[in-house]
Amino acid sequence: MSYLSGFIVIIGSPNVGKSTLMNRMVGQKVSIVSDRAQTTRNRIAGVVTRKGYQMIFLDTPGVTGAKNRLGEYMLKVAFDSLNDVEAVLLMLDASKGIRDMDEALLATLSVKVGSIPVVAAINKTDRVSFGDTEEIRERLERESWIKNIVPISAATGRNIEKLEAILKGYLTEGPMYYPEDMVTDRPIRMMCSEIIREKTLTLLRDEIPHGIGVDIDGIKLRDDDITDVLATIYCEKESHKGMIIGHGGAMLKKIGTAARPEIEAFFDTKVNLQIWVKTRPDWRNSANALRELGYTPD
Ligand SMILES: Nc1nc2c(ncn2[C@@H]2O[C@H](COP(=O)(O)OP(=O)(O)OP(=O)(O)O)[C@@H](O)[C@H]2O)c(=O)[nH]1
Ligand SMILES: [Mg+2]
Repeated sequence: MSYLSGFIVIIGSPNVGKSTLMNRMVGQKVSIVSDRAQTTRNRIAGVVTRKGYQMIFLDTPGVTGAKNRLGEYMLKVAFDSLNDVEAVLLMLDASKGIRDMDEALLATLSVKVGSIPVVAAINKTDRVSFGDTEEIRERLERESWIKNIVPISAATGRNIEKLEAILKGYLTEGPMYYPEDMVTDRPIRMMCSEIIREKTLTLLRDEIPHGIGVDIDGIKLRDDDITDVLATIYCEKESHKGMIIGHGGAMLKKIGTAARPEIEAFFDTKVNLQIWVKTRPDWRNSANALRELGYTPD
């Protein structure tokens, strides 16, 4: 039988579990996850290669109103990703129900998807009762352009194989786009900066992480068994810089300690991670800063 392949874009409101699902499908972390909305800022491919087929998931930023230029970029990334895909995987959060922003996304998708098949996954069913999930299903069944509805849990793995089987049905005859040992299209420097950003999302309070951008200034293999990774965390306010560094450098140390083992796994060497913190006021509205931090269309 011929080889099957295709691109599947994952789209949904912030925090519904898009990146968690993609990581589970791929079998390793390629996209960062946090309990904060708007964790993902770029389109990130997660490659699933199995016997006879390759499925390339495109994780996208959660769709919501944009408050700055970075937000506008994120929205554009999400909707531009609908082009040239074999299927759309729309995700909803069972524990939140269908909110105004989900309704708005349904309305937009109904116009934008055209003839692309849409599969809806109702995620986080581990947190709700059967009745809650059914209510969402009933709402989705009113949209004729949604081809399949699957209640899942990206966290526990419930119905993940079933979802993959459905998505496989939308692949078409085609090439293996990526080598079989490749799990993402993202360069290693972006993987490093994302891991550091993930730790800031987990460890810092309130609005601080939303104003953080991480840049990798250098990666150098020193000897055979140690890699130097130099990074800068940009934040928007002097007061935030103080919080990121922490008392006597304690917070920065925590961020580095949490990020280092995951970065070491990419390089398969020990990593010497050095992180600087700099203030760059209102960088989320600066075209230059967005470009420098990798928030430009590829
Ligand atoms: N209980 C439960 N939690 C989940 C499930 N899937 C994801 N989560 C949690 O939901 C939160 C958001 O997950 P993400 O994967 O970052 O969500 P996202 O849709 O990629 O979010 P953005 O990138 O901000 O749009 C994290 O705390 C996850 O651990 C699930 O099936 N069940
Ligand atoms: Mg995400």
